[in-house]
Amino acid sequence: MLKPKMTPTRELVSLDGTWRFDLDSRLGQRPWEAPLDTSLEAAVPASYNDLFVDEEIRNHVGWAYYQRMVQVPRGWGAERIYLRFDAATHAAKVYVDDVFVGEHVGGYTPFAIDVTDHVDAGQPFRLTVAVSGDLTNETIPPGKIEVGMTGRQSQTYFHDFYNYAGLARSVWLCTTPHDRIEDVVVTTDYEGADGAVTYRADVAGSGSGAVRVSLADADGAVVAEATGASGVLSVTDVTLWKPGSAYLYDLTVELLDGDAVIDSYTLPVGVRTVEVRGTQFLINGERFYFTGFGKHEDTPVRGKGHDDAYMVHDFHLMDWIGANSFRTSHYPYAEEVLEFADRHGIVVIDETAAVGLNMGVVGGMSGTPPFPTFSEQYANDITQAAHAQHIRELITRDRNHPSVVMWCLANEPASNEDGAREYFEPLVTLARELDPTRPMAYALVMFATFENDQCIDLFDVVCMNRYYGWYVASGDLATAEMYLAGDIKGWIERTGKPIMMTEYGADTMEGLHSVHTQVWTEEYQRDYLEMNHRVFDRFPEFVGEQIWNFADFATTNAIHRVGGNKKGVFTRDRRPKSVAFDLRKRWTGLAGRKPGTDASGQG
Ligand code: GCB
Repeated sequence: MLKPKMTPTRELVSLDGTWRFDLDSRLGQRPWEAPLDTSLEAAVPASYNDLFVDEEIRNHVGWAYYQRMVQVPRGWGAERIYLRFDAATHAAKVYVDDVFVGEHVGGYTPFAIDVTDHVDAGQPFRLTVAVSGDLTNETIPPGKIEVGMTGRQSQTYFHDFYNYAGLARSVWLCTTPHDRIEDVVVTTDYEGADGAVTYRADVAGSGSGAVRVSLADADGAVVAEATGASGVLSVTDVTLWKPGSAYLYDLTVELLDGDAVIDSYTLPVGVRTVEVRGTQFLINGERFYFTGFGKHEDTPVRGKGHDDAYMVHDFHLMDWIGANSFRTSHYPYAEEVLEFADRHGIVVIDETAAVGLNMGVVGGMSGTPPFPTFSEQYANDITQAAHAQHIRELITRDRNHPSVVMWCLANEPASNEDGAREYFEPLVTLARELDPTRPMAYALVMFATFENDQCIDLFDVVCMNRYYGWYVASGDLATAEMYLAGDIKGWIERTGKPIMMTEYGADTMEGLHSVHTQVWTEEYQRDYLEMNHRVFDRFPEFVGEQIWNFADFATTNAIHRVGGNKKGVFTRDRRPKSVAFDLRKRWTGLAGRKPGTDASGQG
């Protein structure tokens, strides 16, 4: 799906700002049919939960209504007009005046609704959006709604981050011509100094126009041209997109009627390759070592609301600390984040919202599921179909980003349980059909061992989430080190695939110190990470380290979460804990090389 933007043939109006807001339980029937009877206003983009001082709103189960008036520009009479929601978490129903015009399920991918027949150029309309943050066993991520002793509904779920809901990303009113470019797909390759950009333009409307494409370099000079809805553009003396050294071309796709340009869209393109070969992860044929974090979209007050200021600051902190990559744990992030990564050469592991497909986590440290994860009761055919739809929407949204080097199809699924393989095999097939160029992974839960995991051979890279020294052997780093080394060795022997750590971390209360080995102290976080790194550096098959987490983040109320998850290297307001300075020493200057190795990857 093309991100809306201004082009010579397209216009858009931002609908961000404050909208009328209230909960279904406080509004009458069919609230979209009149101005909402409320004095509340919610900021867009932002999750609604932390905006107000109101527990009922914060923990609401059910629909919440957003509403505003929208003025359609008067020059739009001949255009196709659509609404574009960058995200509505987790489901939305949209009304124009009294009329229901469309809906979407899935909280972190965009959707568009054609409203050409429902609005008039030069006239205002009332836009109402109902948003639901509810999670059940048939949504991705899954959750459970229960009615407790008080008679109130409450939402539980199988991940620790707070289930923020609402219009957390921008909303737009946009135009395209009726005959239009609907989508563009590019893949890239190179041989020696010659680059190749393979493109396909999907056209919608009457279907009669011809397609013309041109590729311009960063100075705006056209370096290749072609006609036809698909083809290959050759780029002599290509400048590659590299981690830490981004270079983007601009691909302009035009739909023509004779000589007239009916539609025009420009897409940034980075030429690079990604490949897994043996135990190596290669970008442009060179061994790449991931340094960085699992992150969250999480800030005070906004919740999961996208914020350009935090985005810019987070990228600068990553640059300062020497991080070359991050994982979009545990859901697709705002498109602005991927565009920024494209422009600045940061490498992204792009993850679906499938977190919590694991009944084992309910069993605590025993990992014993109360009932099988892959069963009618929990992850069933409907869940799998929802997961497939999430994969479709993630890959079709993000496949043109050079920064994205791998898809992560799930976080910590019960890949050790029966039924996991049957559940995942069709999803991996689908993902590979949608994108045959990028490696696939899932982040492995600690209960899924090299002895009992049933899925790893379907995937390309072993991504381990491991907490030795925290949840296992808490406070005993000597024992933790032995467990960790044995675990990595086992995976190497079983798979012969590249291995990386996508989560390891220790909750740390900033300012808490001790001369003794004590969990939660800043010294323990340092010693814990040092121990992990000592082990990683022993294995040539090890291709990366992403710490859990970049910053502290909000969680549900839980007795082991003191004001949220505190495994951040930065606090929630982005102040460094002391370990940040140690990490900076380890990571800066590596330029994608494994610590202790030279440019050829030799130790
Ligand atoms: C995990 C999860 C992550 C949690 C983390 C923790 O394994 O993948 O979402 O936040 O552990 O801190 O417990």
